[in-house]
Amino acid sequence: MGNIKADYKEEYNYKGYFSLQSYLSKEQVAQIVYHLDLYEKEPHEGMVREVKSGELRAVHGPHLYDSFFKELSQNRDIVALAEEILGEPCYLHQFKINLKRRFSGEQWPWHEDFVYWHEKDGVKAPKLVNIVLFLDNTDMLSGPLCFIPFSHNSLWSYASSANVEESDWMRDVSADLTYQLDTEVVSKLISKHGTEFQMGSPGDLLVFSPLLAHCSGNNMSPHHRRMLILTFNAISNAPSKQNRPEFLCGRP
Ligand SMILES: O=C(O)CCC(=O)C(=O)O
Repeated sequence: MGNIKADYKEEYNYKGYFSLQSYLSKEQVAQIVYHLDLYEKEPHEGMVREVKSGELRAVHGPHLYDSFFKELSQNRDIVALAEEILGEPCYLHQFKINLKRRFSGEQWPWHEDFVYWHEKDGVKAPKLVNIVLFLDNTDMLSGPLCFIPFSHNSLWSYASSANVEESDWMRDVSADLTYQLDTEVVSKLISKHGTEFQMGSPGDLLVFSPLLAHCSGNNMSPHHRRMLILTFNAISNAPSKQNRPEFLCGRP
């Protein structure tokens, strides 16, 4: 795994994210993709399909059902990175691979992540971090993540914008997300801070705050846009509810 730049923590705290090219080697990416292809061939809990096309949208919690992904989720460099950012011992709260299939992978509306972990899982503080590994070339056509830089500083107060009393976990990971950011809030944030699209190549690393406003569009390209996301939480901040399956709400 590649070396992390010295000032990444300042950048993370300042902008709400940082990225690094070629964190994984080509061989490491190929190995992940190989195991992912095998994993997708069998039915597993936590698999979610796109509503329109029926294509697989994402796999959740592959580390619970597959030894390769279990080992990956325990990779010492990755866990150490999460612990350095959070400044305390962590556990894996969520592990998903968003598959965003060629021509059919659907959007993720504007949202921030922490509201889900707070409302659904009873996680008290935003002491979590998302670590993303790119598995494919990601360009403007394939529905890259789009961030509003600096938005992690103001979103805590806007967090709950859903009109749902109860919703099943499937909606929390669908193209019609349970908790979406209010368009007025998004407009104000964009006029202040602009947007930054997160394009990249297989093996690139992206780390972002659970309070950062983000979205992504449909994949209109002839290539898949697969992205692996590991979310770590501080052990001191463990969930107090068990509403959702373990593949969405891990435990220390
Ligand atoms: O895969 C994407 O483009 C977006 C993922 C995302 O926003 C999320 O998992 O919260």
